[in-house]
Amino acid sequence: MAKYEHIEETEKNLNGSGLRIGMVMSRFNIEASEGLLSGCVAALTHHGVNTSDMILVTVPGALEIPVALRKLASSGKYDALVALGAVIRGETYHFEVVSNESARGVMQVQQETGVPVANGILTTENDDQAFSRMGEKGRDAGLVAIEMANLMRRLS
Ligand code: INI
Repeated sequence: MAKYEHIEETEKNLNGSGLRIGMVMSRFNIEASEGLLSGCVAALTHHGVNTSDMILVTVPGALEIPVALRKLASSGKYDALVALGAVIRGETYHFEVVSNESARGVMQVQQETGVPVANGILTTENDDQAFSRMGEKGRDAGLVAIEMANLMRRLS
């Protein structure tokens, strides 16, 4: 990847061994959330994260995800966190509030605590879109958590 010979460049490191990962999952739209979770756990274990180094915290809805993330982040026990949930427009007229505020909360936690948080909260128009995207979205969130955890170690 190094394009510039004299510039030090960080590398994408997806080795998950020894990493401690916290997942916070909303139970709202549970089928989609569980699809996200299985994609995420599959990616984490595939890349070497031990299931004994993971914690799964569940909350009622996406709006409750940030406060639980913040608690995990401030515990100092986790290298990275993952937010998992599904906000589906068909189910709510306050779709924008739930999707925007949950995303804002997730970003705030990572910026204010320095613990990376992968945003695996799906926002879709309907159930079908959620079901067709959940596996890949969960997987991507798991990979982002590993990469960012390693990057934070590399930079400190
Ligand atoms: N929470 C979700 O995670 N997904 C949704 O689609 C959703 N809808 O449709 O409203 C949702 N609402 C609940 C919200 O996250 C809170 O739990 C609730 O407002 C209580 O604070």
